[in-house]
Amino acid sequence: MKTISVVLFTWIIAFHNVSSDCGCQKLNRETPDIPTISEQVCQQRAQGAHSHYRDYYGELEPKIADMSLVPGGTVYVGTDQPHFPADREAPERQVKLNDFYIDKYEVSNDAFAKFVLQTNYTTEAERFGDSFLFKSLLSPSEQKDLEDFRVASAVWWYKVAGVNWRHPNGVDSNLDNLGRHPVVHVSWRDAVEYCEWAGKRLPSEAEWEAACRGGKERKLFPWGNKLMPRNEHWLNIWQGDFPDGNLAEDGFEYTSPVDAFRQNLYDLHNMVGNVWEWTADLWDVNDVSDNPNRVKKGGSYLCHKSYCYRYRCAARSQNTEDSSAGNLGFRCAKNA
Ligand SMILES: [Ca+2]
Ligand SMILES: [Ca+2]
Repeated sequence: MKTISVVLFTWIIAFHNVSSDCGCQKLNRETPDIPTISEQVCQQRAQGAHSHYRDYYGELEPKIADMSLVPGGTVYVGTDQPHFPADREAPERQVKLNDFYIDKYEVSNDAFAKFVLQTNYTTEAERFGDSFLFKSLLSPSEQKDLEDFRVASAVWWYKVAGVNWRHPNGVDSNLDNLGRHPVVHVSWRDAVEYCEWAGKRLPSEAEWEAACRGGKERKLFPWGNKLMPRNEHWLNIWQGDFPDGNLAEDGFEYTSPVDAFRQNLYDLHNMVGNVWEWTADLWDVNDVSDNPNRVKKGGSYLCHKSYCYRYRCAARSQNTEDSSAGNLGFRCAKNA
């Protein structure tokens, strides 16, 4: 009887360790072939190997080009020290995630062009005939002419006819030398369409944030709490006075290439800074309107601490699904 109890107890512990860890239920005995990467991650953990990603990730190289595997489990998201309480950055909470893949880079113009070439897709900005452009991309006379087309709460944004992903920096601009830069002027719906075409999906906000934190807990940025370790620039934001006087000390006045600024152990680039990134989540979970707000993360090259200290992993903002602007893009995720 004692032996049975011990065996049962051991079995319960073993089963509990496996099943509560990260969805190791897939480790069933009906499929004895090579385990998936996600199963290998689970096995590593169950074997008591050091549980940090960096210790086993090298051997579990993802087989998906330009994507990183983010181990699931219980992760902290949000913060109890919100900088913008109205954005609902607080409270910090624990969320359970399955393993997933996320793009190492924001989706580039080259990648988006491939999608459009194959599908003849027309973005919402192209259908609406306009998008939002930052004022320094307009001449003083254009700014004067378009005065009435500014965003009342952010007068440095102008709604400009003819601006879309093919003409990102003004109606006469093009994509020359911007192939590796992030696609912009894409709406949430455009982003969803692209990810579906690529066999992927948008990340949830919690997934995005877990990816941003790179396996670390409670840090402000993907690499830690210091904005400029070694006195180097780790992201593309705004230096100088906003909205006039961008010193571009990080090397970029507008977007940077998507593979600049590697920011964490998950080998993710430009998670914070460069362009904002759409997530799958509704801003208000009960919003059933036709054009609800969606959560965007990471801040952009226009963010300055004085008014938009949103290049932190916990920071968040929103736009309606049909919105597009010159500092808003996305990356995709995929189930592991
Ligand atoms: Ca910059
Ligand atoms: Ca970004």
